Formats: sequence, C-alpha cells, structure tokens
Amino acid sequence: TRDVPQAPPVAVFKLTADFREDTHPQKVNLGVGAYRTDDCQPWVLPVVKKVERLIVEDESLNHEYLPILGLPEFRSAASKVALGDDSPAIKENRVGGVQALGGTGALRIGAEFLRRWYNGVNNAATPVYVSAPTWENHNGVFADAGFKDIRPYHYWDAAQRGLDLTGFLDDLEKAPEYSIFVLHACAHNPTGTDPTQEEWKQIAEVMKRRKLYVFFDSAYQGFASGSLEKDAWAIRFFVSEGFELFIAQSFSKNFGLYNERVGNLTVVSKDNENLTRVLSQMEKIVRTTWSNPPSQGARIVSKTLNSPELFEEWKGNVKTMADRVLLMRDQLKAKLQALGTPGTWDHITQQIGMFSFTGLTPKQVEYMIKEKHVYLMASGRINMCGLTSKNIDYVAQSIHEAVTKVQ
Ligand SMILES: Cc1ncc(COP(=O)(O)O)c(C=O)c1O
Ligand SMILES: *[C@@H]1O[C@H](CO)[C@@H](O)[C@H](O)[C@H]1NC(C)=O
Ligand SMILES: CC(=O)N[C@H]1CO[C@H](CO)[C@@H](O)[C@@H]1O
Repeated sequence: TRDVPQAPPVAVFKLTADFREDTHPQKVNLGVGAYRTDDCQPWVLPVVKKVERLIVEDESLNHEYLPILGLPEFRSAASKVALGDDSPAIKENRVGGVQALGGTGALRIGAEFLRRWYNGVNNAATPVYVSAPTWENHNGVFADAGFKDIRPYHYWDAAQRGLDLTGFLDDLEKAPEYSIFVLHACAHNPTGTDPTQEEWKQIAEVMKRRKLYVFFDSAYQGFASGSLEKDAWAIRFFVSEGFELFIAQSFSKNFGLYNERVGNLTVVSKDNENLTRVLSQMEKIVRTTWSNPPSQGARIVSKTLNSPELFEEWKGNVKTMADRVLLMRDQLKAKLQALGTPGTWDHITQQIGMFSFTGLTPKQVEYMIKEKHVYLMASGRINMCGLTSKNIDYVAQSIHEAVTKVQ
C-alpha cells in the first residue's frame, strides 16, 4: 500500500467539514445539496413519517432479499412519476424500471449497460457528452463504467448568465453519430438553468436526426416548479418523440430520503421484446454490483405513490419545499437590488431548482468563506435552501461586500 496515493477529498463534503469546524456565530452553509427548513434543519417529510409508521406496524413485511431488479411495486409504482399515468410507452409494455442505489446507482448501472451493449458490444470508445459545467460525479461515473472519451458540451453562457443554446446545438450537430448525451431533466445542477420547451424541441430535433443517445438524469423532479408534471416535461416530450432512452431517477431530494438510497433506472425501449432482453442484461449487472437492492426506502416511496391519498399528500410536501426555495430567490434578489449591489441579479429568480449559479468569482467565493464565514462552492453555486429568513440579510450583505471589494 506504499504506492497508494492519497485521493483528494470530495469538494462538497470538504466544504461541510470546514463549515462544522468554523466557530463564527453567523456562519452559513450554502454548499451541501440537501433541503433545509427555515430553521436550517433537515426535514423529514410528514408523509414519509406517516408511511414509516405504517411499515413498522405491517406484520406482513419481512427482511428477505428483494428480487435483483428491485421491489416489484416500486418498479411499477402506479403513479408513474417520470412518464405520467397515461404514457403510451407504458401501455405498449416497452418501459421497465430497475431499482437502484439512488440516482447515482441508476446512472452507474445505466452507464455500465451502455458500455457493454449499446450500439454493438464493448463501447468504451463511444463519446459520452456531459454539460459544461455539470454535477461533477457524472465524469467519474461514466469513467468508472469504462468509457474512455468523456467530453463537455456547451451549456452555460457565463456572460449572459443563461443557456448557451447555440453552442449546445452546435455540439450536437458535430458529435459523432451514436454519441451518448447526459441531459439534466430539470433544475440543472449546478446552474439552475434549463432549456425552455421551445429549446428542448430544437435539442430533440437535432438529437434524433444525428442519432444521438439520450440519458436523462432526473434528480430534482418537483423541486424546479413545485409540479411533478411540469418538471417532467422534457422527459415526456422525448419519449413522445419515439426516443429509446434511459432515465436515472433519484428520490433523494423529492422524498428527502438522501440516506436511504432510492433510485430507479427507467428503460424506454422500442418494443417489449427488446425491453426484456435489456432487463435480462441489467439483472447481470446488478447481481455483480450490489446483488439485491435495499428495501426500506423503496417501500416508503412505493407505498406513497400507490395510494391516491398519500400521493396527494406527498405532492403537497414537495410543493412546500419548492415554494420555500422560490421565496428565498425572490428575497435574495430584492435584497441585493435594494443594497445596490453592482451587476444584474435577475438570474437569481430566472434560475430554478435547489441551486443558483451566482456568478461570484473564485476570489469572491474565497472572500465569502474566509471573511464572512458563508460557505459556497468555488464555482459560485449556492444551495438556495441554505438561506433562511434569519440569515438572508447577512448573506445578501456578504455578497454585496464580496462583489464591491473583490474583483
Ligand atoms: C444532477 C444530479 N444527479 C444525480 C444526483 C445523485 O442523487 P443520489 O443522491 O440519489 O444518488 C445528484 C445529487 O446531488 C445530482 O445533483
Ligand atoms: C420506475 O420505473 C418504471 C419504468 O418507468 C416505472 O414504471 C415505475 O413507476 C418507476 N418507479 C417509481 C417509484 O417511480
Ligand atoms: C425497434 C427495434 O429496435 N426493434 C428491435 C427489437 O429487437 C429485434 C430482435 O433483435 C430487432 O430485430 C429489432 O430491430
């Protein structure tokens, strides 16, 4: 083991560790990607508490192994969150789900499948495109699944603080046929900037014409707008356009089940026969990866989704979280404008989901951390849920100082 180099820490967890050690009374953590209440506390969704009690009382449940592909009622949950109740693809029996360990696990087994089987066998050389910037784990997940050619595609226009649609479309046009594109289904992490419906249509048109593969990452459904339907618009549009695709669904954020590792890899195939073969290979991959998935989180999610009353209650809980984020966006923008902080701050309310890409430079971020004890990612990304009615004035004042004092 003398030759094992020390790996660098994962930036976002390192930031939280530094925050914990900070003893300043006004310190604020805007780093971590998890929901916080207005008292800065993690939130157990009331519907989750209720279902957990039902599970404890349910004498029919046990701790036997689950099937390799997951809890059957989770894999087929009646409400069909991502695709919608009336999805023709579901009626045509060409959609299947694989329970996975969080969104990350769904990405990983999907990537593993594509490397083994997509477009012929052993596709290590197929280009995989991820947005610039993206959730940093996308690179690692596809690299560890064996892909050798991972490339960025244009996404963020720093000058305009918005989507670089021209660059994005251009990269789609130029990518080799059959390249794989990882698309954020909604609430893009870290920029909070999504294509509009018109822009998605243009993206889909090029992807279809150029025979590019769509891998949706859906980690924030419900968080962007408060509506599950609205946030699934892009996914449902691509499916209606006849794409074969994967969707890595995470229930970490919208159920607040971060540590239970609940995810779903949705496979949309051309027909049922093809789906069956794909799932048979998925079973092989899962068997050697985690063998059988854990049950508690999947039970909570499927019990909630399969009961009309609990489902309604859950949607209300999701909206509570989304609305708090929207309120913090309005207030942060208003406070910066009231302070006369140089620059425009409209992007704070134009961006959606948990994160905002503030536009603060690495030097300004350093000032925020060192001088103001406000912790955020070096990219300038902040978690809107880290803001509360108690700390928002302090944060706005700190941003104002950073922008006016540091270039
Ligand atoms: C874009 C994106 N994809 C996937 C994930 C992973 O979610 P999970 O915790 O369910 O693995 C995250 C979590 O931060 C994310 O931001
Ligand atoms: C998992 O994916 C399958 C296929 O899309 C779907 O039928 C099922 O409802 C999904 N499960 C959950 C919990 O969303
Ligand atoms: C539409 C499509 O891709 N269908 C495929 C399903 O599987 C059969 C059998 O391998 C193929 O011939 C089809 O092309």
